[in-house]
Amino acid sequence: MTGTGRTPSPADLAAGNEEAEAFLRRTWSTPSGLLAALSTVDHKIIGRRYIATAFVFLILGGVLALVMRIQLAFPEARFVSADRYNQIFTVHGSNMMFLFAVPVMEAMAVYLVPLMVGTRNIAFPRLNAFSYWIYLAGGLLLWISLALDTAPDVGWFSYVPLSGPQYGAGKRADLWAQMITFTEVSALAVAVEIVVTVFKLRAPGMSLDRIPVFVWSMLVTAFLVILAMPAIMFASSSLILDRLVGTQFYNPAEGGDVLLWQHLFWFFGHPEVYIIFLPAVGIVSAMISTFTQRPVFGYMPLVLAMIATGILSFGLWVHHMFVAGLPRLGSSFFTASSMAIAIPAGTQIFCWLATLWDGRPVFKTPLLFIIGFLITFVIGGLTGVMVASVPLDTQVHDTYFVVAHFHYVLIGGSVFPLIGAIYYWFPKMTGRMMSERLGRWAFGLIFTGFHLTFFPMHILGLQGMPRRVYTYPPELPWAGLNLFVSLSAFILAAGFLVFFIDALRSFRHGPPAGRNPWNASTLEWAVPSPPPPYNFRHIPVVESREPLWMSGETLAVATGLRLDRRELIVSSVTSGEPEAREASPADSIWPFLAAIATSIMLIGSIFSPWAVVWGAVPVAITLTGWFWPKQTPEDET
Ligand code: HEM
Ligand SMILES: [Cu+2]
Repeated sequence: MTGTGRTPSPADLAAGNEEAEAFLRRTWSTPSGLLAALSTVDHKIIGRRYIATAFVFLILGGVLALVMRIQLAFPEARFVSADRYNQIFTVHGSNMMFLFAVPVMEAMAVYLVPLMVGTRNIAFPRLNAFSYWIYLAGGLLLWISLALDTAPDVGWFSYVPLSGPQYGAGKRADLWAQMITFTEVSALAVAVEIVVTVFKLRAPGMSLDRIPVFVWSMLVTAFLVILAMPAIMFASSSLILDRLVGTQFYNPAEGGDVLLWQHLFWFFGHPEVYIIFLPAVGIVSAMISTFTQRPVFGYMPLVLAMIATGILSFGLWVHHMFVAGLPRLGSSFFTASSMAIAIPAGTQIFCWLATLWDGRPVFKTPLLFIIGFLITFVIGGLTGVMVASVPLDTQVHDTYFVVAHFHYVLIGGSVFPLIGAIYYWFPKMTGRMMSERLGRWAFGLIFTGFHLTFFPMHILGLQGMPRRVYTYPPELPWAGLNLFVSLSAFILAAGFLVFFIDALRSFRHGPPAGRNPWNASTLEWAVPSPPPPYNFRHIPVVESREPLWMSGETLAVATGLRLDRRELIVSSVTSGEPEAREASPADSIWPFLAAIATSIMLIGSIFSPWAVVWGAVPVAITLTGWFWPKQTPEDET
């Protein structure tokens, strides 16, 4: 209320009225208290939560990696049993892929995309809250199963018949399959939110060719999620059906097909790699541009290369099945397409190198991680081209050569850029800088530790050491390198430790960051750090691709959004012309309750098909609550 007792109007805000701003803040903010925390739909709060949770899963998965390395350090070690080892590599791999790598990238998008496109909240914010809770439930399911010694033990790709009713005893494979459902539901929800946010909620004037490269990367990623994830959801659900109610999808004796599993899995599994890598392309482009203080070279080629990568990634999956005995001609086709994907990847690397070459790069910690990424990812790409050839793959399939290759692309291609991204956006998210000195230590340890750990695995693989073995006899020539690898893994772990200590310490004690500490060009840096609940006091009007460099402090703005209810500008898909004002939902506890009801239904269905029937009732009730019109300001039309 203003002094005169009337509701402040958009004109008051435009006139710089403090009370009007406080009013706007109240409209958008999340009150304190547990209930409010469970009800919030603020994309920044949910995004931060999502990122923090994903990093907890990274730590847990890293601990499992160390356990494996301790076990493998010496021949015939007895640190963990064979059965435990099987659970551990399965949980490590599944956790890293489904609970860390994909969610953390989507989490970055949840936090950053609305700020980068200049809007006040993500599209479908309640779905966003739901997606976080369902993700958390899926993660807890997997980790509790490990604690109870009943974790899945069939590898992160859970091949049938090993995971089928015949060989997969107990509920282990079902737990894996249901964890998939949880994480894919949450990933699909976020993907839909991102697509709609990017297409419909952009600030006025942000035409398609002015969208930041990071936002493009998340858009392409979101499409990959939408097109790839249903395949694995179908695969895992039919696996549960085979195991629980006696369908025969994967049983050849009854007309099913074992290879169907592999096709479905890898039709998802290969694009999955790009779901993890493409966001990194966006991260790298944003950071290289900032640290050279110039637009990234080749905006168009970069964007087209990302789209090309996205499309091509659906035509490669059979390279994971070269030893499955498929027809030769088919395999040759997939060799060719696998090699072809090096072309867009090469284009991207060329654009970045050209930007660095042409600019005067400032080597702050985030950029160090990007350089680490470039080196590591190129090596991983090269071994990728090697294993794309059938004769070589036949030789090294299921050996440590492959373990080395995929950690090079996964850690090099996404964890390095991600850590760089945390150093880069941490000031925006928390209002505080991380330490340059600790950052350099973290980089040095992670980079050296990584290469010392994973490079020798190539050699172990060429020497014939198979993956997924819990130990090996002393007669084989593997012991020395294994010990070396295990010791190096601790250097790598020390690097991560420094990073986490830095993040925790800076969260409380880091020096204040200010609005735009790196002098970056995109809209998230136009708002205070951390951003206020409403993100932008006035919605910016975008006149170029680098709005903050072109307009500086004098960014043009659009006014007129109401202060007494949450409102967004809806704009046209291609040109970003404002089309309408639209209400954005208020906080609600229903998404949380709906996630609990859904979790109970999904977990119950591991044990009885009737859980789907009875479990649907509470789900329907919570959804009814969720969508019930409440006559709040947000519901006015
Ligand atoms: C942080 C350091 C890491 C170390 C030391 C490490 C080490 C290992 C080891 C020893 C294995 C099992 C080898 C075997 O017995 O077959 C493994 C498997 C795997 N790792 Fe990692 N890893 C690390 C991080 C990651 C990350 C960040 C990802 C993904 C983003 C990842 C994804 C995988 C996958 C998918 C598997 C395959 C699991 C399976 O065979 O089913 N790892 N890793
Ligand atoms: Cu692949």
